[in-house]
Amino acid sequence: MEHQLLTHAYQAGKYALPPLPYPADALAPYLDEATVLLHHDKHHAAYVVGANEAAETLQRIAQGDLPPAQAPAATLHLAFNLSGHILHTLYWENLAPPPQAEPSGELADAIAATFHSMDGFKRVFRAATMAVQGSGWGILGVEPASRRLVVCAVQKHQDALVPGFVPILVCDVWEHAYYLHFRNNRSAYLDSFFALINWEVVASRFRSYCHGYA
Ligand code: MN3
Repeated sequence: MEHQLLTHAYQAGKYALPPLPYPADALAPYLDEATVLLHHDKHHAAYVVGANEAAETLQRIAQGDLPPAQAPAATLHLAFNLSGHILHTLYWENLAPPPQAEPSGELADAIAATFHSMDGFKRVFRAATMAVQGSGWGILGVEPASRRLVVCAVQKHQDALVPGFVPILVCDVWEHAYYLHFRNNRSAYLDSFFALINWEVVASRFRSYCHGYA
């Protein structure tokens, strides 16, 4: 089945919080229920609220109801919150309870072409994600110039992304994603993350959204 990207992230003219695609305790012991609930119900939910606020502010500026001087702050607010909303939606969907079969077919070929092997991919992804300073994300995606897979390390939600880059696997390394359970041990969280990757969803995104890229 092809995976429909972000179909529940915008509904009836508003950004919306999609429900978790599994029970909140389904990822334990790799990722505990308290972390998942707080992360989804509070942190992700706040980005949805922020994205809707910013979009409404920009609409009211366009209608002449608010001064244009508010536009710069509103565009920054939208970029931060909407990027957060989209990345979190991708994050929940690209996790699932183990065991997960490693990718085969087109995605496996693309990983081998860029990273030599699955171990090579994991080495690069772990190094990039460990190196995120403060809050951010490790992201595997396809960039539009070489049309090859590339790993990006993103500060916050929206900084240092390549234009046209299509994310297919995202790992949240804001401390709220792991600190309750793993404290400061980001590397142990990444061990759990690798065990929880839903490669079927990642492969489906690759097929659906990177068609012609690879
Ligand atoms: Mn988060």
